[in-house]
Amino acid sequence: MYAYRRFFLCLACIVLTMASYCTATHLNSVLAADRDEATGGKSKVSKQPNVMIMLIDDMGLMDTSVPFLVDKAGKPVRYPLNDAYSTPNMERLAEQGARFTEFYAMSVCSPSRISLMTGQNSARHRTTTWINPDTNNKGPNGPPEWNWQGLDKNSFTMARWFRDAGYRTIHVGKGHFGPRNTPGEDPTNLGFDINVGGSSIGQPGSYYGTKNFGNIGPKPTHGVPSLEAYHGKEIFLNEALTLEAKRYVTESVQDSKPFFLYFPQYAVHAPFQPDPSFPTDSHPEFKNKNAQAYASLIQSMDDSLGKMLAHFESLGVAENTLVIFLGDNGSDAPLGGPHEVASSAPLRGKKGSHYEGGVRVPFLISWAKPAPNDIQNEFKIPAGSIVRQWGAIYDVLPTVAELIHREIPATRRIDGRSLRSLLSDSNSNSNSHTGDREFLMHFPHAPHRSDYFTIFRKGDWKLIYHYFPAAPGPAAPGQASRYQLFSLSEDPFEQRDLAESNPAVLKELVAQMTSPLPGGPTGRTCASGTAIEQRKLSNRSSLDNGQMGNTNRRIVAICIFP
Ligand SMILES: [Ca+2]
Repeated sequence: MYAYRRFFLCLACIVLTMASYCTATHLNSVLAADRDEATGGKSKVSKQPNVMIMLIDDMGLMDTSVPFLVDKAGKPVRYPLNDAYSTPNMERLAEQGARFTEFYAMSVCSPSRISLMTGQNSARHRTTTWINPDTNNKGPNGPPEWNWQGLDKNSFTMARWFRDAGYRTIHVGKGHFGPRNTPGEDPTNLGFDINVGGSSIGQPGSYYGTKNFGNIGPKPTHGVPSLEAYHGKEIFLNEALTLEAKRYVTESVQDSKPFFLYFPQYAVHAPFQPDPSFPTDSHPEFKNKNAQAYASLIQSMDDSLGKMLAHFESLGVAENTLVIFLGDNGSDAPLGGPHEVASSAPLRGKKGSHYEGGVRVPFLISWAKPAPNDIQNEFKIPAGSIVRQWGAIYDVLPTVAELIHREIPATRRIDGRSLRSLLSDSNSNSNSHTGDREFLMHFPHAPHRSDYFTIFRKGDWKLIYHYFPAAPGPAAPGQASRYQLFSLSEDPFEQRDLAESNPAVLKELVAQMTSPLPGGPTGRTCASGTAIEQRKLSNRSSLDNGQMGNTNRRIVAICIFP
């Protein structure tokens, strides 16, 4: 029936000989037909909850009208950036679900994406910087055994795990899991039944259908794949991807299959090209064109979220669909330097930076439509919750594992932990980060906005370790290893470095930070014995002997987890 309808719609288009008009009409008609057949006047609810993860590229904590920062009493505080951006659908999600005020991702794309898929810290899965599609992006002194090819056909992934549980696994958007001409470039090698738009590229050549989304010229390097039906059309990339996501969700519902929709948008990554549906002149707060375009991209991605929520409702599955919305690294809003209070103001730093603005992202979790049904009663998300205990991107996998009652194989090492208890815990909106959780973000690479650093968060303390693996011997001025120490409860915007004034705290945190890294107090060693690693191990002993603070010794910690 479906095939026949499609055939006759195509035939009608040919008869009308209005090629460009027809293509768009054809798509819209197919989608409308899908909706009618799927709903049929009643909902077709799967016994298993559906899951949509919407991952926004380079969207930071402050790039939204939802205030994620709170005062000491846990009440949301609006800052100028909250008033400059417009994200009404995120607001709706926050009102009906939960927002996390302190949610961490890795500082750049690929490490975060692989952490999301694997439940592991990037220091464990070893993709510790972004994957350049065409070359090993290790940098001059990066880890010899970093995982520059990302995921492959044998990798444990959330997608494969969902598929093994009977889900239809749908990838729509940006992949960036592996370089060109490797298995990791194709999400269908990683457990996804369907892939629209995913490849090795980390940004689109163009957001415009009239530019074929970058597929122009003899050798386009950043063309978004599999959207040929929209080439030459007046359609924005976000809209094309949303139509495709809706189409495959519809098909899954028609087939009575639960779906896992992973919807990593290309937005709001550069190039900063505005969506014509959201005019840039509606953002007079921003003085430069790129910032105005960025604000348009933010509105556009939020519009996509709203369309997905509406689609779930139209299909009758909204009450049975969990929505997780998050960013993949700190903001890249074109509003200032990487270490300034600008892009993520009042937070310091932006994408790629070791400051909070580099690694804090928006995180919302909500049922698409709250309802007192059995599934939601079991996985409760109180409306309007604000969770101040911190979470991280690798927590998503264990969280959905609790949702669908499917264990992660015991042999699989997972760094995340389920966020479910925080959602129903009345103490979650507390600033007492007294738990035993540690967050470690390891970036042993250069050049980037911040080179060679490790962040270690424990309780309210945040340690930043800067190291410079150059040649042995005395360090050049400004090139010595050093620490920064901040008390985030007292100084959330990282203005007062306490490394010199708190040697005891510093020493304890350094010991804890190095503990999981090879060569630390646990005695584990690097996987291979290169000269660089040997230098690190010998220098580590000087650290263990108590040389704390801003030392002129070059302490190298380029290894990754065993
Ligand atoms: Ca990113």
